Amino acid sequence: MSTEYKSGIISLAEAYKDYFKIGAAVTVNDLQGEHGELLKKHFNSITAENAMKFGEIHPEEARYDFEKPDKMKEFALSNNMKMRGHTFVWHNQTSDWIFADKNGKEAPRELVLERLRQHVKVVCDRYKDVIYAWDVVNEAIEDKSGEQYRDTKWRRILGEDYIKTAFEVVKEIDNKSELIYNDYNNELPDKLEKSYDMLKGLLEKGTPIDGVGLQGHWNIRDKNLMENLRRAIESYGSLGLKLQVTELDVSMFEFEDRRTDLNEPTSEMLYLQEQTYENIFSIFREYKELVTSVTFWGISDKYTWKDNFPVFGRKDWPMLFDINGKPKGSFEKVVNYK
Ligand code: HAH
Repeated sequence: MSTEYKSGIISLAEAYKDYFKIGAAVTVNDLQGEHGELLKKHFNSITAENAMKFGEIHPEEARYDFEKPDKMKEFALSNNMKMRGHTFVWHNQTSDWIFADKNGKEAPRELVLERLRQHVKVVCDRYKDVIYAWDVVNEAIEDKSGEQYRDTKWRRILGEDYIKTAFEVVKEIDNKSELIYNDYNNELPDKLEKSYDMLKGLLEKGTPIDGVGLQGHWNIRDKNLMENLRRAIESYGSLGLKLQVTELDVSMFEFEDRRTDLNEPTSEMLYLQEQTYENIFSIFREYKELVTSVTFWGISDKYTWKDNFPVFGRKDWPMLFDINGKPKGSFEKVVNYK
């Protein structure tokens, strides 16, 4: 192991330049200070964690808020990075106005569709110089067994074909970016089957979809992760789709684990996290022909959405850099591959 690698001096994005882009989800504050330095050194792609979600960028019909996304675009362009666009059609963090008519009643299909078209046009045109992929639809599959689709306002108003429609709307305006269907747990057998069927159907109907986003909100104790991941990549790949890992983090806690007594990760946790990161990146490398980018949902353990999910206010340590921005053992495992 070279001393460069040991001290974490090597750049993550550089170590993966022959494989795929390495991304991070960011807030505007991350563009400065320690996180700003980590971004410039280790990443060549960024995603707005929240700033480009419908409710943030377009809070009222006649008002867009471009301030934060513009700063991210500037940062990306001046540091030779690209951006992933997140996200257009989602059931969360979406403005209510889009679904209502002027009397506050549910808006008709044509109106909602026209608003979506307008929104996509404005946002795509403004960010086209920097965006390489769009999460066109996020989390449309239902988690409950027996039901395939999540019941959302988008689906209720635009109709059963709304996913196809959404991809067509974006394709018409941006025919250069990779258009992605993004979801969580879509490597688990049940959800994989539903997603595979959905995507196969969409492709058969000629939907312009290029790839699947595996969010990658994983944890250190998932015994079946490697097997599930491999099967998922191969299944989606067999449909001719590319893959992106869009929101990677490896939590110290299983989803059901709601303990709140820790002030720092145990050495066992750190060890298991290193193993997990080592293993998943070895799979990503193995499938580099299919995987076009790997994005972490954050930068360091100093701040992560996992501090508030699924337990509000419980510290988690899911990233490659610690609370002081120093590379963890997991970082070494990811960059120091043979
Ligand atoms: C993701 N959902 C979203 O895509 C992202 O936009 C957000 O910032 C964080 C995570 C994950 C998720 C959820 O929102 C609810 C239940 C399970 C998983």
